[in-house]
Amino acid sequence: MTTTVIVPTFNEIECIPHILPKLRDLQGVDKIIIVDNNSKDGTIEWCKSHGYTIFIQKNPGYGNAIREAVERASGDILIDFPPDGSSPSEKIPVMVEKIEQGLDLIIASRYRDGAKSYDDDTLTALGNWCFTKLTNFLFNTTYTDVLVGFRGYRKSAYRTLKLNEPHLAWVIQSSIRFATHGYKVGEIGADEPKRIGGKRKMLPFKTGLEILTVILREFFQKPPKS
Ligand SMILES: Nc1nc2c(ncn2[C@@H]2O[C@H](COP(=O)(O)OP(=O)(O)OP(=O)(O)O)[C@@H](O)[C@H]2O)c(=O)[nH]1
Ligand SMILES: [Mg+2]
Repeated sequence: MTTTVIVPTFNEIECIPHILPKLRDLQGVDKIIIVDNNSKDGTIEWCKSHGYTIFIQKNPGYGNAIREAVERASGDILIDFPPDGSSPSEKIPVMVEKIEQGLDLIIASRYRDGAKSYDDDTLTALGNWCFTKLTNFLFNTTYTDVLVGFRGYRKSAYRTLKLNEPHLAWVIQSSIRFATHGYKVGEIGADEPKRIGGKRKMLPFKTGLEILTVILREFFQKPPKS
C-alpha cells in the first residue's frame, strides 16, 4: 500500500519551514501534497522553491481543501496533516501500520494513552470533550477525540462516505461517518504541541456551532447511500 500525506495550508509561513522537511524525511511517506487556500504570506512561494507539490484549492475551507486534495492523491492510505506544529509527524508510520493491519480510520487522539494537548485553551478543551461525549452517546462510538485534524484513512473507504462539509466541521463528519458506515475506526495517543507561529483560523464559536449542527444532522438524517 502507498501513502500520501495531505497538508492543508493557509498562511503558515512561520510553521512550514520547521515542519515540512521532517515530513519529507519520514520513511513510508510516498507523496506529500500541499493544498493551499490562497496564502498571501509566502507559503506558496516557499513550498514551490523547496520542491514541494502544492496547488491552490478551488473553494475555500478546510473540508474543501481535503476533498480536493484526495482527488489528486495517488496513495491507498491518506494522512491529513495540519502543519502548524501541533501534529507530531513521527506518529505517521504507526498510523500507516494500523491501517495496513485493518483499520479504516486512525485518529491521533490528544486525550488517549496519556497524551496531552499543549495547544488547548479552556474553551477548546471543553468543546472537544463535550462534542466527543455527545458523538459517543448518539452514535455508539468510543472515541476520545473526534475533532483533531491529524488522522489517517483508507482512501477506498473514504470515497464511499461522500463527506461534504466545506469547513472545519469536516473532521466531525468524518469521525461520525466512518463509524456509522461500519468501518473499523481506532485511535492512538499523540501529544498536541503548541502551534509554532502564525494565526489560528478556527473561530471557536462559529466552528462549535457548525460542529453541533453536523452532529445533529448526521443523527437525524439517514446516511447517504454509498
Ligand atoms: N488549505 C486550507 N488549509 C486550511 C484552511 N483552514 C485552515 N487550514 C489549515 O488547517 C490547519 C488547522 O487549522 P487551524 O485554523 O489552525 O485550526 P486549529 O488547529 O484548530 O487552530 P490552532 O489551535 O490555532 O492551531 C492549519 O494548518 C491551517 O493552515 C483552509 O481553508 N484551507
Ligand atoms: Mg492547530
